[in-house]
Amino acid sequence: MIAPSLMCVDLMNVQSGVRALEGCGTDFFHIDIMDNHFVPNITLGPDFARAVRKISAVPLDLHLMIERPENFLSQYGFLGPADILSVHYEATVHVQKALAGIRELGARSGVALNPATPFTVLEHILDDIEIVLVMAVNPGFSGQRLIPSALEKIRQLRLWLDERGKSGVLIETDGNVSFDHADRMRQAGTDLFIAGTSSVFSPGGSIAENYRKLKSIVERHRD
Ligand code: S6P
Ligand code: MG
Repeated sequence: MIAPSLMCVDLMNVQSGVRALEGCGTDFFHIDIMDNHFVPNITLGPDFARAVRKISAVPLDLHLMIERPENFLSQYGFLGPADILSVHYEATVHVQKALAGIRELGARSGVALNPATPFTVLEHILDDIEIVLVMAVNPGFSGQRLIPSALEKIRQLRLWLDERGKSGVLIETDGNVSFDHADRMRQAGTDLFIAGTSSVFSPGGSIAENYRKLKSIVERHRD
């Protein structure tokens, strides 16, 4: 599956970007929400996500890069069972509480891991997790270069989850999902690819051309 990152869309023409991606049959819209504390940037917010929801039925994949996310979950009451809400493991000392809160909202719960965070920290909260979002760059900005160890992390995470009876937990990979890297990320075990400036929004082609190209790559190794 593919989730184009809307922080990479032309912000003066969001609606036409949304329509172009719907025309491609996109699986999700990835929306990055930052607070200028957990990461040194501010991008989109819950009002933007709600506005996208109003004009489109495509499921949302919200990536919260904010401190203490458990205190802000009431802003996401508009999410439904097809939507994903991910919080960063590093952003709170109460990550289980945050994940349980997401499920109480009725959305799918995701936990995001910075490049330096080992996935083994999830050992005792696996029952609360539906998606693990592996950051392949340090969060905060689009257009960064892949941290190569992310590929081995994804591969080991897939095995680790399967060994624990968690084959249903999806792996999402975010950061520099280029046409080249996507192929290796899929082989390592990525289920959901975040598409940004390295692929769907790259200047090499139109959104539709780029989407089709990425889709053909991520489907190549499907079992
Ligand atoms: C980064 C954010 C990401 C970016 C995405 C952009 O903090 O979480 O979702 O939007 O990485 O893609 P690219 O191809 O520019 O790295
Ligand atoms: Mg993101």
